[in-house]
Amino acid sequence: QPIGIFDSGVGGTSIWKAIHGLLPNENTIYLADSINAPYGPKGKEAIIALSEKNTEYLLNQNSKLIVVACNTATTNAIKHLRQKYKTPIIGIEPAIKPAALNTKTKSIGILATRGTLSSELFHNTSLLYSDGITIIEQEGEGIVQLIESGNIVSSQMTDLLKTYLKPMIQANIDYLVLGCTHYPYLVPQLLKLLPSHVKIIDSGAAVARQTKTVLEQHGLLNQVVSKPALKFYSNGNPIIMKGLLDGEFEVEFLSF
Ligand code: DGN
Repeated sequence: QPIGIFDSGVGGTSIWKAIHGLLPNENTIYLADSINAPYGPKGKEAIIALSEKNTEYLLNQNSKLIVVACNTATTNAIKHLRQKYKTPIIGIEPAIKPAALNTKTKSIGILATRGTLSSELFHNTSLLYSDGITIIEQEGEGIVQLIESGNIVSSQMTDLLKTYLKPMIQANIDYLVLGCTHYPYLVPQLLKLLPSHVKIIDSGAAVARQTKTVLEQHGLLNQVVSKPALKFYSNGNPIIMKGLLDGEFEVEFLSF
C-alpha cells in the first residue's frame, strides 16, 4: 500500500523528497493539483472541497496514509479531513516553534500564502510563540504561480523576493520560516538575498519523521526491502514537475 501525498501543485515534491529520503522502501503516489494552484487566495470552503477531492483520489488508490504536503490545505482543511476519513492524515505547518525558541535577535520572519497566514490554526500557533518575539508575516503573493510556470530563477522572482524580504531584513530577523511547500526551491536565491546570519527553516524533515512515527504506530511501515513504486501525477504541466524531480522520475498527466 502506498503513502498518498498531495499538494496544490508541484511544491509538495519538496516534502516527497524528505519522505522518500527517510523511508526509501515505501511506495508513494504524489498528486499535484496544479490546475487549481494557487490555493492561497481561495476561501476556506473551496480549499476544503479541493482537499477532499485529492484525498479521495489517493484513498481510491489504496493509500495507507495521506500526507497533505501543503500548508494552505493543512491549515484550512486538516481538521475536516481527519473527521471525515479514518486513514491517518499528516499535515504540514510553518515551523514557527524552532525559530521562536532559537532566535537571538528576537525577530523572525515567515513567508507563506495568504490562506495559511489568515487561518485560525496558524493564528493560534503564532500566538503561542509570539511572547517577546517580533514575528514578521509576509504573504508570498505571486511566488507559487512563478514556480508552477517553471520560472523559479527569473527577474520577476528576484524582484518579488527582494520586496518580501525587505521588511524582514529591516526588522533584523535571524530566522526565516518557509510556510509553503513550494518555497524550499527558492533557498539558493533566498540565501543570496539575506544577510549571512539568517537561517532558513522549512518543515520537510519534521513531516518525514512524523510520517515514519505514525506508520510505526499503526504497524504500517513497509518491512520488505524492494524497489518501491513511485508514482507522480499532475493535472498541470508534467514537464515542469519532472524538472523539479531532477528529471529522474516520469510524471503522468492526469485529469482529476
Ligand atoms: N504548496 C502550498 C502551500 O504549502 O501552502 C501552496 C500554496 C498555494 O496553493 N498557494
